[in-house]
Amino acid sequence: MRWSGIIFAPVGKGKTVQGTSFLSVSVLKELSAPTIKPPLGRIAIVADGNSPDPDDLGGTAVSIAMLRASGLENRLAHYSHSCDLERVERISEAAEKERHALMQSSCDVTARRWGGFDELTFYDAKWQQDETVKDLRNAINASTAKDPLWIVEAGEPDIIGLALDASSKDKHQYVKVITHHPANDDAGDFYTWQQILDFGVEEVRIPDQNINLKVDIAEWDWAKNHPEPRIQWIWLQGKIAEVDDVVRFQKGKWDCSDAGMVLYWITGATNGGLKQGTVESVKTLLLDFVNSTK
Ligand SMILES: [Ca+2]
Ligand SMILES: [Ca+2]
Ligand SMILES: [Ca+2]
Repeated sequence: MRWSGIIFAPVGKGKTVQGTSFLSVSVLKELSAPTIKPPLGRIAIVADGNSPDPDDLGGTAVSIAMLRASGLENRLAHYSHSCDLERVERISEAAEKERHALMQSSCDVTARRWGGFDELTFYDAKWQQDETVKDLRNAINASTAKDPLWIVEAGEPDIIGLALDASSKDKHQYVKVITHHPANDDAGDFYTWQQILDFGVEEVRIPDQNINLKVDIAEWDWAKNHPEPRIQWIWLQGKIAEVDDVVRFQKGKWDCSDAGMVLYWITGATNGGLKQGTVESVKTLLLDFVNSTK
């Protein structure tokens, strides 16, 4: 029964039989492996995580791991977290401070355990604002037609605005900003989305990634139960967000929605990238890498 199940089931339905035999795993991979075909250029990621929603903990771990799993770790030109520069009442000063530490841990531990990011500093955008803006400014200034910069807006846009303001105007034509949510675009304390676009950068908008990537936590049991510590570590980051007590809307969920923008870039971006990647896409990408680097 299981054999026919895996061979004839549509993508995504075969996961209950994953691991039942070598062949079934191979067939599953063929059905769901995303194609790695990144566009020209480099990627920069600006995440929050210190806003009330803790989903960047899982999103950051998945983003870093996917870049490494795709062999694109050298294309990551900048990563900063905790980009929400003005705290709202909804998160206390103490809880926000904890998030900075948790986000730094999600960045640094994922990067070290998955490997390949030794040259990169993962910045705390609020606590290291000057260094963060300079680092992103330098990445913008290094851009050319053949080496554009794709900035993933995984939080509010202020750091992106500050870095654009500090950089050379003639480089802005080589900058693209990927977004999936107006909740990020419209959350800036210093920049509106329109002000970001007025710098002359290209807006790359994809659908809301929460639809496929904020899922029931059981859909990540494959990671929780996986024998590889690198995979379990990823699961833990989403679990930390799930048990967070600042917001309630992550209860029972595993959310790496912002990582959907990285998956989109890895798989082609504006040249046919996955606009609605799924947990299956993430899973296949990460497990292929882990299995090849045991
Ligand atoms: Ca804010
Ligand atoms: Ca975010
Ligand atoms: Ca989310």
